Amino acid sequence: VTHVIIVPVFNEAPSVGAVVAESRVHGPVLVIDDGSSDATSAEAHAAGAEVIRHPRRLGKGRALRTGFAAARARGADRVVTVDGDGQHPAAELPRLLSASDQHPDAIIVGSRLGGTSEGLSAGRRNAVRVASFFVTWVSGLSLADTQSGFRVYPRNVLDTVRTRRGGFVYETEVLIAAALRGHPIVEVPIVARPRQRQRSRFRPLVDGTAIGGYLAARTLGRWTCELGCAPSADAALLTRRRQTTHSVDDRRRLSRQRTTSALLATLAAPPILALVLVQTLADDYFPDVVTPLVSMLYAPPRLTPGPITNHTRESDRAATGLALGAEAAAPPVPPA
Ligand SMILES: Nc1nc2c(ncn2[C@@H]2O[C@H](COP(=O)(O)OP(=O)(O)O)[C@@H](O)[C@H]2O)c(=O)[nH]1
Ligand SMILES: [Mg+2]
Repeated sequence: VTHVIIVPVFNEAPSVGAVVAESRVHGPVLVIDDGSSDATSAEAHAAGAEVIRHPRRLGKGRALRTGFAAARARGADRVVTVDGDGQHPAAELPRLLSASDQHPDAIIVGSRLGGTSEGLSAGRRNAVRVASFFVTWVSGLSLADTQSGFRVYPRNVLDTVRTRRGGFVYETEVLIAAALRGHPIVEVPIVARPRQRQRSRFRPLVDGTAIGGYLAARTLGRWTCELGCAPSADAALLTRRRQTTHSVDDRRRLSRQRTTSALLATLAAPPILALVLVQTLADDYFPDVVTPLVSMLYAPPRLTPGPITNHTRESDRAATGLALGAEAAAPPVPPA
């Protein structure tokens, strides 16, 4: 199985050389320079990468697509994506690839240890948790880190899963789209390093709103099918996926719990996200009243209530191919 490592970058001259050098040990590296105005291309090239350059900044999603097309043209069976800021240690790459060997049909996600909490500000962490909650609600996936850019994509996922979104939305969109097509998503915990430059390129207002808008649209779609108005193909897939080994009564009860949690979470989302945004923009000046609210309303077990025995978990896994990371950690719900 051949792979190509692609690195989408915008103005990462200080770090991209080291990223290329350490990644090259594990395979050919293709850097997509998204119209950088610094020496990114030159640094990447000097370190031994092939470089494709966009004439101007088109966003991370477009850069990834350029990379995927180039990897496909080079006959790659799978594509590894690594951020150019040095946060993803190449030493973890063999673990991601071996997970991909075991699950050839899955997207492998290098999940930042501790469910994205390490090295993230409270605001960013809350935003990721709210996003992950709605990703679970619309797709049935329970993942700790839906925003990690350290991944392995099998070629058949790239060939069959249609995506339209750009920027930082791509990574959320592709997970949901792939899961609804029945591709497993497998998380491999990794330890992320601190970034070298001080600020994230993620702009809370612009990029956060784009992801929020995308998830809001999907959530709306999910509610329409929940209310029975427009049973979509997605809903059918999701329902089939849930028909595991629970009894009918159990399934009804679990589904009621899930719906109530999702309803609360949906209604609370606009004010909570406004608070999260203020918290992100004004980081240290804001007493953290938001985290407890987010913990209460957006805890992953609220969408994946038990009781789930180990036996059921195993058969769930077999039946759905889902990575059950967060689900496995869910405490069993006491009998009613
Ligand atoms: N191609 C491209 N890459 C970008 C853009 N913005 C950020 N990136 C890259 O996406 C990766 C993740 O960005 P980063 O700022 O580290 O985000 P964070 O670590 O999630 O806060 C880095 O490799 C960036 O260079 C962009 O507009 N275009
Ligand atoms: Mg980063």
